[in-house]
Amino acid sequence: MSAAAPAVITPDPLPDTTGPRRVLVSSVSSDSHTWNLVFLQLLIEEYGHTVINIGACVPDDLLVAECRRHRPDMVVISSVNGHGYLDGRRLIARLRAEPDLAGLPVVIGGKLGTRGAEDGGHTRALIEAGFDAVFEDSTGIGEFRRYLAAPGTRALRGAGSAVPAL
Ligand code: B12
Repeated sequence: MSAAAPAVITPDPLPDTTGPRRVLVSSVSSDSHTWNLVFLQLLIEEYGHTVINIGACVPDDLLVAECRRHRPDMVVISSVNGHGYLDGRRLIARLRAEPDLAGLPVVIGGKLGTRGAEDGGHTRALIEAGFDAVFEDSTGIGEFRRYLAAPGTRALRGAGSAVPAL
């Protein structure tokens, strides 16, 4: 007897896009985990976008330089080691202080504190620090899928404002 076929999740096509966008995926300086970055790359590519994955343990200065080099439409930051909350706040302050990068859409997600997937208390502070949206594990990946497909997501549609993350 053959096993049941695994369920395949097919994302909705992106309506009203003018073409695939360029998304830069990165971790933060302290975080050496890599499969989270591979997962995000594959997920975002499913939506038809081009991903530039600059990997783990990325110093803030290197992220700034890579943003200037690649000029992405959106930056997706991932961290799972428990320091993402601290690294993320420092990183977004750095990016927002650069006049040419201050308006770049930047989101962050993962296990951002030291309590793993149960930790869901960092969203407001990270939004106030300057992120466009925050996707803590406690909310599930569905929120990020909706963000990628939402007509109002400014990074991916080139118009309107970002979907509120609160
Ligand atoms: C493999 C692993 C390692 C490997 C990493 C190797 C590698 N090349 O990646 C090694 C051994 C190096 C390692 C080291 C450490 N690890 Co580790 N590691 C893991 C482990 C077992 C699996 C991680 C993994 O690959 N998962 C698969 C990927 C696909 O999933 P994910 O990482 O969970 O990411 C998902 C979500 O977080 C989410 N997500 C992530 N980012 C983003 C971003 C956005 C925008 C969105 C929407 C979603 C999203 O989507 C992903 C898919 O669902 C986890 C425990 C576990 N079972 O998850 C611990 C774990 C992540 N590690 C942990 C810790 C503490 C460490 C160390 C600090 C341990 C130590 N004391 O040295 C170091 C940190 C090193 C560093 N400098 O960062 C903790 C983090 C705890 C926390 N945040 O509360 C975990 C959760 C283990 C635990 N339960 O304590 N680790």
